[in-house]
Amino acid sequence: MNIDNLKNICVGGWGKTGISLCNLLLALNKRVRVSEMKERGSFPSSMVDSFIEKGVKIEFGGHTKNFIKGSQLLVISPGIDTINSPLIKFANELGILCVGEIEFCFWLSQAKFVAITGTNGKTTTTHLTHEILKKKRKRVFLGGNIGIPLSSLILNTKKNDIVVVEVSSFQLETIIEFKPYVAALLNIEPDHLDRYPRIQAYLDAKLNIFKKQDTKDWAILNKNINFRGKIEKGINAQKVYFSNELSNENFSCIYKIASIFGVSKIDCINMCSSFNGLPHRLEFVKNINGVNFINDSKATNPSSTIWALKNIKTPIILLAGGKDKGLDYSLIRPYLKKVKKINLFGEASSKIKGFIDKKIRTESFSSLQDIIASSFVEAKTGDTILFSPMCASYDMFDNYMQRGSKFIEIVNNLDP
Ligand code: UMA
Repeated sequence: MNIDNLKNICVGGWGKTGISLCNLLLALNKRVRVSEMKERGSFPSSMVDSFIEKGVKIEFGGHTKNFIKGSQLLVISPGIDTINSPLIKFANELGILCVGEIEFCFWLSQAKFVAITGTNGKTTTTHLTHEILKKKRKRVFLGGNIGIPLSSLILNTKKNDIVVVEVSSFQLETIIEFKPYVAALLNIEPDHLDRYPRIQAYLDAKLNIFKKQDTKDWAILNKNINFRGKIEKGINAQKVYFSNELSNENFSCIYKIASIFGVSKIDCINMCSSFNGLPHRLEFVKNINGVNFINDSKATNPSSTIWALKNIKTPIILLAGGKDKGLDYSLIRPYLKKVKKINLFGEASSKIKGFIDKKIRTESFSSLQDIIASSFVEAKTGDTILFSPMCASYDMFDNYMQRGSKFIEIVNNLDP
């Protein structure tokens, strides 16, 4: 898509993505406006002022039809729900084309995209894919849902560069031309059912990753994936399957992607085996008086918490809760053998409690400080206190990173 004739562009949402998009659009000499649902007071006034000085018009406190009128394009942040948001409804009524940040950035770049999606494991896989490709090629970029907006780096990319991008279902909802050279789908488990009416709709969004690929492109698929028949049907690219070629599925997927770029199996094995994990994913925080504290704040759905429960060998006190995404928490029941007690916090506390077998003790807490302190008092030497919330963080925090950092801070301040 050629954007030369698009002068007036509106950005939907002013979080990490929206702010980065503003900078990109200013660099492209566009007239920029932003529609944001939060009040002005939620943002640092110096930041608001500096964008206004650069000519950006911002409406705070909600989206209105009048404000976006006259825009030739609406670029939305992933948090904006394309099914229910009034912003999208207004854009449709006004005939304004609406795309997400990933699609928009794709229009601006000639690079080769390696896109990775899935319910769980995508951040680790994206991070390591970037690491391994850097060993082979000089110019490899990393961005997307991993926490680095694609719009913050896209203007630096050139033809033949590689952009490794983690993409979420939200970011894939508005795909038109996005055509990654390599697209990987790690797994599909129930998630985000507060946004999607059914898992089918969530899957459909994810499958957009393959939509524009042709026979010269590559689709990397999990051999044991749910809905395999449906997934394969819509793929035109060359299919490559991974299962357990390396020690786990994420590493096996990385190996299959890296092979396309000529990286050897032994190089993949060496890199994966020296990998110590990412922050907030089964992250060891501290051992106090023989009790291990593990920060798994990135676990925002039951399947992710199940993975943590399978990987911890000691007795566990599980700390779970947060903002419910309409998920079925009974999925964790078969994995609770090592769990002595579940301590709950946040909006979803009582819903989770309703899904747990009465034989397992549960208790609800109103703050992170209280739940951690009380769990520590109850824990015995050799136990693990596992902070694996199974829910989104937005009832109490800006994101899972902030939630995990708070957990670490409180643990570090506990009196032994
Ligand atoms: N907003 C509106 N109107 C709405 C909805 C939101 O104005 O209808 C505003 C909010 O008030 C807020 C802003 O939009 O000011 C937030 O935008 P956002 O929710 O899109 O968040 P960003 O800060 O831009 O972060 C997003 C991703 N967030 C989501 O998808 C919810 C980040 O993924 C991502 O790292 C970042 O872009 C950079 O690409 C987070 C995530 O939880 C980590 N992702 C989900 C997941 O992994 O499961 C999909």
